[in-house]
Amino acid sequence: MEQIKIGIVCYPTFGGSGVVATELGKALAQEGHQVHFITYSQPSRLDFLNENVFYHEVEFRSYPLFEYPPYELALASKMVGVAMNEKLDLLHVHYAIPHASAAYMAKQILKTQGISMPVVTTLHGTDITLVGKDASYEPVVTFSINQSDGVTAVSEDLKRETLEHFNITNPIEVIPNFIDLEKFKKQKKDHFKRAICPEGEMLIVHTSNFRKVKRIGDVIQTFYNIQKTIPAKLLMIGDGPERVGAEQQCRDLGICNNIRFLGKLEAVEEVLSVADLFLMPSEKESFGLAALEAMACEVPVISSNAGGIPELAIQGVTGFMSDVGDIDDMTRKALFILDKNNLPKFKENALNRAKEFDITRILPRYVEYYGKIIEKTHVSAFR
Ligand code: GMT
Repeated sequence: MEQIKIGIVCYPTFGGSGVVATELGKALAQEGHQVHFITYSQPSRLDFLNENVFYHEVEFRSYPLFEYPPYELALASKMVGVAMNEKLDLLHVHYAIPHASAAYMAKQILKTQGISMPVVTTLHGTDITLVGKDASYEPVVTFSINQSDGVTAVSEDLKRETLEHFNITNPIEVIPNFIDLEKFKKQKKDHFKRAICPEGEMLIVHTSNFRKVKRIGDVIQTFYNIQKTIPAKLLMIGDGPERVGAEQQCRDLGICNNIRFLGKLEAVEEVLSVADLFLMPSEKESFGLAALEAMACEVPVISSNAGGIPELAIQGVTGFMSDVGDIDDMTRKALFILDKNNLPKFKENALNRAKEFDITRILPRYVEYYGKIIEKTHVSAFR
């Protein structure tokens, strides 16, 4: 297979889009493609050495005149530099704002140098469902999606929402998120389980960026209801604006001893390895990568039925989905799963479903898509 030189632009933080972009880049590099990450700091999951992986930091200097340093311009300039120096075949930007519009500008600049640079934009969720729809961004988001040479979305639901809210003239290809089952798998961590659950309590886990959309209050309240019936502990992984309120809620409910806030963790899979149940009551979720990570570690999921979650979870098989905010229903279903007679089957089913999203199945779809977009762009450049 011919090597493709790909520039990947993403947010380097713990968010799902950055994780997907980084894991995709790592897998492409392992397949022999050359991957150039272009971002403002080292992506948190870019934790391995490979001769095909390169990292280019976007430096943006401030100046007294700038109340807001123009990151998008610095990013576009960096994309131009990397594309020219490294002779990239394609730019793949994750998250529309501001990556797709910066890519558009880079593409136009490269055109003046006689370089035709295909741009693929992957939509991840909040770039469409929350931020992108906002009137302050909508025209730019619409324009830059339509100007991309290829557009992918991580679920059918996100594609539907994008087409509903934006005037999109480009086809959108759905390529679901994926998981590396070599990394995300149940590990033997019995000592950790014993330390957290010394009396053999059930271990429930939530991971997120603790934003409003994650409905952290529902996680705490559902857990509160569960632990009234069966002994249980809750581990909260991640951090964000809703954490302070959640900690207060724990104090108000008098359940601080049963809940631990672990903050941002690198090795989420180690905690998931000893979990019995994962909670994801989100208001919106284009895909729900955190749920897939849990399932890969054999953890059933209680979630809302929002967005793209039903494309991943299977009702009554990998766990259960409830209407957003229906805490009583989530509690009932959680107790059903946690029944010792039911739990092993749910765990097995969760893993089996996760296997359908193994990176080895999804990676070829991106590679094939890149090939199609590169060919299409070069054919039209010679017309
Ligand atoms: O969930 C977040 O708030 C982070 C956000 C992101 O852009 O990093 O996650 C979105 O992209 C993930 C990866 O594609 C999806 O798994 C998440 O479902 C999606 N989040 C939302 O739609 C709220």
